[in-house]
Amino acid sequence: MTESALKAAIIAKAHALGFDSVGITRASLPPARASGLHEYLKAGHHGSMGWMETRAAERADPQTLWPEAISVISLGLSYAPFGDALAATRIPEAGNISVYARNRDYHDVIKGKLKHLAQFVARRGAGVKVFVDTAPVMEKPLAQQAGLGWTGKHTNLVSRRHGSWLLLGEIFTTLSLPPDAPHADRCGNCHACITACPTDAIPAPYRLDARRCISYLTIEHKGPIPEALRPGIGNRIYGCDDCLAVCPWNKFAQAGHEAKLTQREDLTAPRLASLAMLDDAGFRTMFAGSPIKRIGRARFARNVAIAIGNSQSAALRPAARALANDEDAVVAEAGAWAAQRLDPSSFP
Ligand code: B12
Ligand code: SF4
Ligand code: SF4
Repeated sequence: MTESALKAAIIAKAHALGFDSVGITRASLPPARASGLHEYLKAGHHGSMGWMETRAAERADPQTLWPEAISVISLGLSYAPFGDALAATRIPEAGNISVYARNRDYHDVIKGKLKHLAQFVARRGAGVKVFVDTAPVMEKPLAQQAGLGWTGKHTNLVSRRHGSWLLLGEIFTTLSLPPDAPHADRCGNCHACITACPTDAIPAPYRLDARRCISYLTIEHKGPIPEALRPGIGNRIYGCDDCLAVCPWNKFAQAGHEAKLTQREDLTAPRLASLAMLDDAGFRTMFAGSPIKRIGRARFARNVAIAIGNSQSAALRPAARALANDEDAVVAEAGAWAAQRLDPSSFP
């Protein structure tokens, strides 16, 4: 089989497995990507995500990660929502969960598909390694290089067909496959994502200060969330989609067809009062198979407390007081903050 025929067979197999976008690139990145990563780290924009520093050399250079790798098969899975992704952000007594987390954990979903495709490639006698959201891989630059889209000003990959709503995975392989052309930047004069960010986490186009990003604060950050940033979080209790959702390129996106990522009804706009009541066992049952389970009950309850504090709803005062008495100190502090915001006279 020629390299081109093999590439066509891999692309056909990827589509048959349900991937929405596929491209091939060489297993290398230009030095500009390494300097961008080092600038990002030097500016401290990664916050407490120390793993970004410890494996920076491998992240900056796929050849350091795996010297035998020749090609990267970059894959995208659409999770474009039906309707308005931000609808729940306008319901103060509900929590807003980011679209990608409204059903099963995409890591599991994509990894399953990647393994099938990797077996197909390996049967041609090639070495393969699969990655999805894995620390030492820079997935967005590789996807741009493979022609899937471009890194938008919100710093995520934007696709002409799927808008901001592609999740990424890769297969590194020892096969030599004809590379695709890199995708050109199509942001033009638009800056909708920068304006939309509730916490001003995009200090300049194509730059993200994770320390201000609601996704980082609600998912990655342990401990109390800085008070100054709490009001901007609104009712976003797990991740944030505001910059993604306002991108004009979304208008071409069809709703994603992966059933395991189609939003669960009960996670579309869950009531904060009910979420505040979840104990450890209740949390684990509700979020079995969901990425939310990864952050654990305490971090989740902290986020719920902040959303309650931002709700301006007197009906949520009992929930705030209950969280203020939580045995976890971080949850209790956030609960006390919420109770004070809802009823300043109830606390000294
Ligand atoms: C760390 C991480 C985060 C962090 C930091 C995000 C970030 N933009 O860096 C946090 C927790 C905030 C986060 C949030 C989200 N994430 Co995330 N995240 C990652 C992860 C693990 C690494 C990303 C990374 O390398 N960042 C480091 C910076 C340096 O890279 P960069 O943004 O590409 O920046 C380049 C340039 O912009 C420039 N640059 C950037 N900052 C700076 C600063 C200075 C001073 C300079 C000079 C240059 C510079 O240089 C860089 C190198 O070329 C990837 C998976 C992976 N392994 O790649 C997923 C990934 C990027 N995340 C993903 C998603 C879906 C999200 C969220 C949408 C989740 C949500 N709904 O809450 C949000 C979106 C927030 C946003 N606007 O980016 C998807 C994105 C898919 C796509 N279409 O792009 C990925 C690819 C996971 C996946 N497998 O699908 N994420
Ligand atoms: S995910 Fe939310 S907080 Fe983070 S940059 Fe985008 S809009 Fe801002
Ligand atoms: S909203 Fe505008 S600036 Fe931001 S990524 Fe989309 S096209 Fe680019």
